[in-house]
Amino acid sequence: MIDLYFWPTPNGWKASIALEEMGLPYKTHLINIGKGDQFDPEFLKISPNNRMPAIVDPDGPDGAPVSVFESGAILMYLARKTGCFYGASERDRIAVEEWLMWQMGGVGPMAGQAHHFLKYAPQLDPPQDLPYPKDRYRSEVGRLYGVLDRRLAENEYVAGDFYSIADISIWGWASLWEGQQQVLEDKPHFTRWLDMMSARPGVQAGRALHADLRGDHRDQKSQGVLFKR
Ligand SMILES: N[C@@H](CCC(=O)N[C@@H](CS)C(=O)NCC(=O)O)C(=O)O
Repeated sequence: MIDLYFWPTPNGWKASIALEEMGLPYKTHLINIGKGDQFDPEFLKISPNNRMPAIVDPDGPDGAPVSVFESGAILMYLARKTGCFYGASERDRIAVEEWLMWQMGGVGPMAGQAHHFLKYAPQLDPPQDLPYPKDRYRSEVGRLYGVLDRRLAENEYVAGDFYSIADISIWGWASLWEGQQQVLEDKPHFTRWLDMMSARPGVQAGRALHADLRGDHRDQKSQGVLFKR
């Protein structure tokens, strides 16, 4: 039984979707990021960057326990452990890693900042309604989704003709495109892929995990914890 340290956000969904898709049994430990659970010294021992998700696998390498933080590292570890969703050849794995790194270094941080400046910052007291970062992150996310649309024009899935952890890494952030103030009319391949991904039972199950706890960080306590205010 893998221990999953989780809160229902796009980064958390990468781990919950992977565990569901791979059929791995897991026990969920909630890390309420609005209340500050990510700073608990016990949690910091497995996730020193005070971010979730993280996992502890009691049956790690050589049968000994291992902890993993950073969603991309979790996806790669679970894919290696199970032999699932990492392609069948070295060329496949190179493509999976290219698009996984593209998500980790691009879509995740840029979409995260888009959410911050478009949605959360204007709700702060006093409001931080800042045109330059709003435009900057909205347009950068749009550029990245254009790259993805062109890739998906020629490939059924992100890394090629097979489903992979790269798809799992991208879906959560991409599914929230409306909150990032994006348009999809000009991105038919991206739209096809979003629909295909959203129909997968494993994606639906990972997305549904504690979905009732999703918050909008409107309260001052959450803002204080997350935005250091
Ligand atoms: N690069 C990290 C990012 C994880 C991350 O940013 N998690 C957020 C929630 S989506 C979090 O734990 N935030 C807590 C905080 O900001 O204190 C990953 O992909 O695992």
